[in-house]
Amino acid sequence: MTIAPHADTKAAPVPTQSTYQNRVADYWNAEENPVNLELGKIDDLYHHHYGVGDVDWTVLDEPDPDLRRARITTELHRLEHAQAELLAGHLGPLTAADRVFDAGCGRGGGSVVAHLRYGCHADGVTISAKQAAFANEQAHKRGIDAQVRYHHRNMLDTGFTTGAYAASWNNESTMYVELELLFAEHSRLLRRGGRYVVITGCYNDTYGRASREVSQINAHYICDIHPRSEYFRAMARHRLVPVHVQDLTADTIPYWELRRQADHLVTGIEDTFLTAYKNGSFQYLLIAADRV
Ligand code: SAH
Ligand code: GPP
Ligand code: MG
Repeated sequence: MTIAPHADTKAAPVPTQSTYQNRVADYWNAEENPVNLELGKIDDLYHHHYGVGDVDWTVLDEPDPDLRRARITTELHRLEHAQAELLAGHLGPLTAADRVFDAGCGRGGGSVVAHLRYGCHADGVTISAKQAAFANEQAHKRGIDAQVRYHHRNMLDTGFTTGAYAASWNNESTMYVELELLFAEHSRLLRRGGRYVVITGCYNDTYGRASREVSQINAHYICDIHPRSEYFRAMARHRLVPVHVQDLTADTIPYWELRRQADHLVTGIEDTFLTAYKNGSFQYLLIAADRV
């Protein structure tokens, strides 16, 4: 084994998992939605999050059916990539000497984006063994596997070195865990002055409790969407002080409006997201915080 410049102190422990976490792992080990794989194939950046920004609606006017499908796929990928870049922009400034932690890394796209932007080292963690293997294979193909590594671990208990990280994030992965436990681990891993960023769907406290649509999204992904207030309460308890809060709800609605018309990619959850965003029960949120 080579001594790589990684804060990986334990010899790849099998994650300690609850029954719930096993079910979540089963979901991600089996997941092969075209909406994720077809988009990822375009440039080998595999994202498991949604998109932000304005849609180029001319893709729907394309007369050739094959080309129309391809243009819609490319457009959705562009919007998902823009979301990843938006998050990555809040991690910095970082240097090639810095290390970042990608909590709930999926097929690995976010860590690659951060590495390409800053040259930094990245450790991604997913509860799915299959995703970790896939992401490591991708990093190897790109020739960045010395700097970017993926681990089959529990993000609540990574085994990584305390204070070794300049930045960390959750991109649509907080709804699988208790925030108190999650932020305790980020707070432990981040150095003082380090940056934490989250993009998430949360339910809106001003609406009341979780709406029918929020409950349907929970059932669809086997997750448990938190209320917005819980993020700030839990961050405050774990030395994470927000520096930037952005409601991305209006920015993500166009992505869903296009996705619902992508017959070759829809999963069936599209109208539920749109209803939830539009009835005010659900929000797409970015929070950047300093570890103090
Ligand atoms: N952040 C990625 C993937 C989001 S999908 C992206 O933006 O593309 C949600 C991810 O959270 C999945 O990879 C799932 O395996 C991971 N996850 C859920 N619970 C987890 C846990 N307890 N520990 C580590 N990863 C977890
Ligand atoms: C994104 O993954 C979805 C989640 C991580 C869970 C729910 C997120 C919320 C913001 C509530 P994906 O890209 O695999 O989903 P899909 O297959 O629908 O594109
Ligand atoms: Mg997706």
